[in-house]
Amino acid sequence: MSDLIDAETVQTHRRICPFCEQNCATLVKVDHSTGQVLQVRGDKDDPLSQGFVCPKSVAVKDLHHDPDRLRGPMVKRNGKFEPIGWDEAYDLAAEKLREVQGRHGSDAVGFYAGTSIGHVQGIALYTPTLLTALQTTQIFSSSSVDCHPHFLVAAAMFGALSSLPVPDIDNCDYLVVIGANPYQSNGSFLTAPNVPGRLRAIQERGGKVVVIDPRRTETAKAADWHLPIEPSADAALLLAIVRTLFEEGQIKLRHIELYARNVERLKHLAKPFTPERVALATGIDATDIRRLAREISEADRACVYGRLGSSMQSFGSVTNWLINAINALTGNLDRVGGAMFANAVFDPVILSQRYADGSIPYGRYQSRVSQFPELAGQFPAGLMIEEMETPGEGQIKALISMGANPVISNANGGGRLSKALEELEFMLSFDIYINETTRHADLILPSPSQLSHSDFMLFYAMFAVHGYTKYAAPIFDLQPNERHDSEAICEIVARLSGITRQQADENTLRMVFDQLRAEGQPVLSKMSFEQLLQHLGSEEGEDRIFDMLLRAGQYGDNFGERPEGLTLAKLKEHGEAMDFGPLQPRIADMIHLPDGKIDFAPELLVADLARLEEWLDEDRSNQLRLVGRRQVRSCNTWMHNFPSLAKGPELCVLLINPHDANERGITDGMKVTLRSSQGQVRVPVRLSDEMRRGVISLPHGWGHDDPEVPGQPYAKSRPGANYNLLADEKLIDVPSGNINLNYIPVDIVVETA
Ligand SMILES: Nc1nc2c(c(=O)[nH]1)N[C@H]1C(S)=C(S)[C@@H](COP(=O)(O)OP(=O)(O)OC[C@H]3O[C@@H](n4cnc5c(=O)[nH]c(N)nc54)[C@H](O)[C@@H]3O)O[C@H]1N2
Ligand SMILES: Nc1nc2c(c(=O)[nH]1)N[C@H]1C(S)=C(S)[C@@H](COP(=O)(O)OP(=O)(O)OC[C@H]3O[C@@H](n4cnc5c(=O)[nH]c(N)nc54)[C@H](O)[C@@H]3O)O[C@H]1N2
Ligand code: SF4
Ligand SMILES: [Mo]
Repeated sequence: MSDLIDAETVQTHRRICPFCEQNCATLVKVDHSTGQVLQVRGDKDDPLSQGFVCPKSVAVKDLHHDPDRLRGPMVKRNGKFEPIGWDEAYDLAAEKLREVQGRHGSDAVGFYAGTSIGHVQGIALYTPTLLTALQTTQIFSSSSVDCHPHFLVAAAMFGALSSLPVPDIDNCDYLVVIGANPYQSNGSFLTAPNVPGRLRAIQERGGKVVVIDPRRTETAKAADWHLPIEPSADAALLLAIVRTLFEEGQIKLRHIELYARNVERLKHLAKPFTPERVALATGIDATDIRRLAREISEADRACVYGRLGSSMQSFGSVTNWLINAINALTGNLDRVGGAMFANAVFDPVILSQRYADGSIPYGRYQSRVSQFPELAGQFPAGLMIEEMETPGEGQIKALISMGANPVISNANGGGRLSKALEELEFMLSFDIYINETTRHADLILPSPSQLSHSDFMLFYAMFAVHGYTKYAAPIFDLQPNERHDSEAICEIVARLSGITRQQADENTLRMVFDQLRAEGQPVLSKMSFEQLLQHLGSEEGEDRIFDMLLRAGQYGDNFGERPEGLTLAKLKEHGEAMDFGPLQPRIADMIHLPDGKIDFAPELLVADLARLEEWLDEDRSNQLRLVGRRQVRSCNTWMHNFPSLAKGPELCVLLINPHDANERGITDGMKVTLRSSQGQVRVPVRLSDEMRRGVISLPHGWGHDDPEVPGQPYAKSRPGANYNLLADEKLIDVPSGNINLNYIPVDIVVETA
């Protein structure tokens, strides 16, 4: 590591960028004499990211030094936030949560987690301990905003939430991208830093990239073929493709044949969806549909990959079911260059539930108000509002928000959700900012700086295109008023459960151990918890759990059985990431349904086809449909106050096709009012032939005009508008309950001066 030391006080540290799923390896240069972060750049030695970083990476510096980032706990007294000591904060949190549960029952405490928990491992690994202590079923998260169709389909077809195919993009030569724009988002459910570069490599080796998206996105522009689909019509298109594959005798399941159930049923279900029948609703010609089916099946190594636009839409579950089915029917599931499964260094521990006790992790109990089925132990995020508003036993009276900003990121967040938050008896937020959501809290407990805690690839290992692992040590010591999230959670759990913090920490480790044993993890199944503790030692915190995962995993030292194998100590000594090679076929490990087969026509998804049929026959030609878009210099709701990103042209701009604009007397640069059944926002307009006719596009995450949020001068200087004021939390993908923020009927009101 000596090459990383420039001068006595200036050092460069290997870290992981915390801003998206790519987990790019960074080199962060720091002057330890002043505590200043001097530079952030890509790490060329990293086997996965190979020096790649996007413009967001430098914002780690802004985040670390941001004066508005909370440096200690804050309590609200007489409507104003003021600092409070940690011990007092823990006492208050536990006392209030217990009080509310004492008065109204366990379910009176609700829980909402956001995306950033995927980048704070102390939160990711310790949240289950907190939820166990609280015994509430009122659990929600942003995963029912964009992931639940993927999880439900994985559970229904394969029997496990984590059986999620990943496109093997480095070996693929025909990639169909449905509703993803990795040129801006950097890619999701696909951890392969520099996705744009990897897409270009497909083309350079003679392959093709096809993009299905209502907008001619940056990714579509770089692709070989763009199909401008009507939003939410993907399921109909894919059914027509399935039908064509059968009709033209193009089915070749290869080794999947052995594991296939209900293939004939799928053939029968797809029969009514001829390319001619779906052409009008999808906006894609029957000839193009047949051509696409043929090209996928004739390509040597093809893969259909769907992400946000495939799931956050009216038919997210059916769409993702058919994506898997087409990959399998064309011989590309679990095959090099097709849709593979991660070769993770350890077994998945987050969202890893599988078929057990006669059921997949779905519908084991129902929500209180709408009787909606749970998925993965959560209810759809859109239901949180009614669970807060509707009186009766089990009504949410207190809320814990964890790294989430649903007031901006969720439907009706700025409307009914904000009002409901104000009515709560108590709100506790784990967050590093006072923002549009946490300003409603009574108590906020911040994480330490990103650079003051360790980091490692945990959740996203499930999506990596290589067996890859990395550990990054903290750069800075904790400041006197900083606490690790794992410690803060254990302190609260200790108070709630009448145990010590050390016991709460050990219980957390034990929960992961028990979970993996219940899933039949071969190494841990052979040992007792006491034996495990002897190997791992007594040091508290998330690193100990990571050590267990590494050591029990397929490359681990298996606690001495394979002395040459991996341990956390070895990974730390190595100092950088380790790469265990590309994806390998492993379908048998991924199927957890009792008959050992993949279900090609799960009943709970088949049941949604009737709704699709109805939708196909509706006339929407007079109605504008709003969809979202991501931009590389923005990340959901929370990165708009970083000076390095808050420059360049205004981002929160509505895109509309010039013909649609002309018809309404709208000109470029004009400000208009967008109105839906739920609310209205004012936004500037840009005319763009990127847009499909009838479809308009606006980014989400904006609307930083709340006067109660202190500081944040850059975010406030260009606040943008809150897209989700227009969204209706009742518009969902029915099987999974995933909210649909992408297909909102709106009118444009043009004010004439
Ligand atoms: N209209 C529309 N809405 C959308 C989307 C869309 O495409 N269109 N996308 C949706 C998607 S995919 C998602 S995932 C959701 C995201 O929804 P959220 O997760 O609610 O939104 P984020 O902006 O990612 O929120 C991150 C929160 O974590 C906090 N945070 C950051 N770092 C830390 C940390 O180290 N510790 C702690 N404790 N907190 C931290 C931030 O201050 C912020 O409050 O938004 C959804 N909303
Ligand atoms: N810069 C940046 N990067 C991010 C984020 C961010 O906010 N900013 N957020 C992160 C998060 S939380 C996530 S989940 C990922 C998401 O990453 P991606 O999955 O790449 O999502 P988007 O970039 O929003 O692209 C979704 C596309 O779907 C299209 N679309 C909308 N409706 C439909 C439809 O019905 N059918 C089809 N076929 N397409 C449709 C939209 O036009 C859009 O181009 O990005 C992550 N990375
Ligand atoms: S793509 Fe950009 S934001 Fe995502 S991890 Fe890499 S550098 Fe960070
Ligand atoms: Mo997301």
